[in-house]
Amino acid sequence: AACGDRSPPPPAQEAAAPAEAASRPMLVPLPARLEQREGSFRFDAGVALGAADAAARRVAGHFAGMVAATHGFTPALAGEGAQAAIVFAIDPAASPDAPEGYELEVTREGAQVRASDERGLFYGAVTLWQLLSSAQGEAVRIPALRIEDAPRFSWRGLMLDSARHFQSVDEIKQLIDAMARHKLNVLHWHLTDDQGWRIEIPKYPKLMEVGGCRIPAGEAGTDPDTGQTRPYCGWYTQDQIRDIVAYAGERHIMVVPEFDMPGHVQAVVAAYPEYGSLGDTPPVSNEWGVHQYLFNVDEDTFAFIEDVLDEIMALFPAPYVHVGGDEAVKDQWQASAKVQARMKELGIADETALQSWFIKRIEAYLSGKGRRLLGWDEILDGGIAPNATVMSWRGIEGGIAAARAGHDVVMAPVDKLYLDYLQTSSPNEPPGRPVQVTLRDVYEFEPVPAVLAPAQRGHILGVQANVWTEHMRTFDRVQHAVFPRIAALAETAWSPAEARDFDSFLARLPVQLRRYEAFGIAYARTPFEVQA
Ligand code: TNX
Repeated sequence: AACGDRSPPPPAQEAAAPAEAASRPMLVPLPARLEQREGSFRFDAGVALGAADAAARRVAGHFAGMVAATHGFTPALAGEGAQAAIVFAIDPAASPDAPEGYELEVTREGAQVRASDERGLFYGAVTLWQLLSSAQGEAVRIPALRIEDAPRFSWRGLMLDSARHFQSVDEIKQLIDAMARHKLNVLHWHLTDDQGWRIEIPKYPKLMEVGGCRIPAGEAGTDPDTGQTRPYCGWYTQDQIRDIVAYAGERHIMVVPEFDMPGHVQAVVAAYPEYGSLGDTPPVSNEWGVHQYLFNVDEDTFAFIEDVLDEIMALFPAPYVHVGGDEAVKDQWQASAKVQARMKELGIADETALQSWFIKRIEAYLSGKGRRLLGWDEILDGGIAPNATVMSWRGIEGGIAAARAGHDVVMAPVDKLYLDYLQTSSPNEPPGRPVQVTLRDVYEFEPVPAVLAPAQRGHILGVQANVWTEHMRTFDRVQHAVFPRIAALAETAWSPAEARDFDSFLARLPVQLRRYEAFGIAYARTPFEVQA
């Protein structure tokens, strides 16, 4: 389809040499379609914003905030009936008529962003801000152009582990803001693990009081002055969670909570040993790696899990609830007389089948509440629950198997999209998993396996990068892990496959790094070190 059916003809006869050259568009992620035209638009502090309704005004507000960070002034909304050079408008006729899509037209006189819904309009505003911040200075010229854009994938995610180490509400909001500026739209929030329980559940106070605290190993657990042990404690109150969910929602980001089960529950069992398989009382773990503790499978345990899921569903309106399912080594189930007795009673042959039964039972519970179960690819083992969505992390094979079986899939393979892995071999890398996932690895990951039949490809909802925080005690470290690899992820998630080109990405990256600086983001310098 041709671009610009409703646009004026290009003023081809006019002299093409303006006094100030227009900047080159430095967009990350690349839009689906961009057509550059003659002439340019001069943007400065005098430019006013037009927005006719509440949705457009919200988008204009986000736009003004981004401009303030990069240009040092806040563009004002034009008064009613007054001329505005930059217009944001919800318009059912905007093209492409695709979810989250928008059109953006820049002429010599100004810019118009149109979309059929607020999400698309928001992404159009991000693109316009990126055009303006493609060059430095308070007054910039941007080229006349027309963009028609919509994302390749509907799931453009980042997982943040707040169990191993947690982040402040403000830090998480800063991350959410940055995600939105990359057109990402899912924050998968890993809130429970062997090393900590981080969600306030009033009915089970020991989850927080016991499960929310651990004594870190080594120096970190000892106060150097007093020699006293120093626990690492924290959880998000329900008010804080609601605040984060609302903040993300205003930026068109869905927050998907994870309550990991039947493994990764040592912190829960520390608080409520009656819901563990063996009945013993472990401490909340202060070690990394795969742990042994598994939920029991009796009715009391399911009643507990369902109570907690009810609280989680009340806090998180997302249609998905992630229930983990990963790395549940079965030793405790094998060793537990009560678990073995229950298996016999249910006629379940082995522990893999028991996990499948467990997840199916939780899936039925969530389905009954109108939610969809999401789990790591281990939920395929022993038979997947009917409506489950699979997050493929042990490579892409689980995702392929799930798509072939008609299940939706999010691709998050460990060797390509794990941001806790080092990004270079520089001695300046902070501690991380001793394997590399480079900027290029993230950029070149192709989410839709060629082996899938065309009819199955639609099951690939998208991609997600995961930030596990065993090695990230501070938010600086999280930022080092996330930026700039998140920019590569964004292009993989948003841009057409055929548009992706690593050299082109590298050429646009310096401008993106300047944007990070404007927002005080401590991005990784290591990928840009000159090799000796
Ligand atoms: C595996 S990925 C895990 C996490 C660890 C991560 C470290 C997954 C589903 N489970 O518990 O934090 O490796 O890279």
